[in-house]
Amino acid sequence: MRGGILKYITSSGERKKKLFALLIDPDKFDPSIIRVAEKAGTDIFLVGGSLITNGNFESCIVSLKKKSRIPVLIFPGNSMQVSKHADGILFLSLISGRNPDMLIGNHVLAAPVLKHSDLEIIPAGYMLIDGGTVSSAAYMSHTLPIPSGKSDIALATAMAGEMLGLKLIYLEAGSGAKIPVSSEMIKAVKKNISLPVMVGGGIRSAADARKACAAGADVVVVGNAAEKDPSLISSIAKAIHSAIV
Ligand code: 1GP
Repeated sequence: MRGGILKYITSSGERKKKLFALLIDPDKFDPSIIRVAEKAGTDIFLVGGSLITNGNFESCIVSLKKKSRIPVLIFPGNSMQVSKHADGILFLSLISGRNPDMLIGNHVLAAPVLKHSDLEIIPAGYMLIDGGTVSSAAYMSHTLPIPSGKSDIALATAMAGEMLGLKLIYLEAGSGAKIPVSSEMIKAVKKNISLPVMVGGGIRSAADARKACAAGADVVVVGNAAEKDPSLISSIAKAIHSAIV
């Protein structure tokens, strides 16, 4: 799907079709998850993490590409997480924070490499929302998440991201969040911008996924829960694909 992941997300959104993105942490990658993901009709593999310690980032992407036709999108925790073997990369600007390195610094470092790759580059507004615990993303990025009850701040941030020309908004409660992003916040953001909205962090069940879709998420991201119990993948995918909006 080179050159077409954003288009796929946007056109699915226009057809009110919700997408399921399975987040793969290369540190914990078990190739047997590929078959389960394929069978469940997973739409996108996201690969990355705030911190990767075992050096398996590249081999994880190669394995996913070799064994599956599901598009692989890098979800980078830093500028080292780039691989030409993926289909695309979320070029994340951490717009909920005020750390210049996460807003533009890492992008400058990665730009020359990305320029010479065939990766589809998707400029995305990454917004950390308080998920009831200090997330790795907030800690590693030295930024404060938006308080979970402050939908007005989230909305203003997402609007600014759209005005700056970003192509997608990612509402992130943080991996392993106790509380996922609230329906109220997703609704406020989705209603007032025309960009696709990805939602992730702390989504652990088909019911959680359904709730995010009903509030307006275009892409629902699940990591931890699927890692711990791969049998959840099929029920979560089903809930997302059958979500009525
Ligand atoms: C984290 O949004 C993703 O970046 C997924 O979070 O691991 O809690 O599903 P979980």
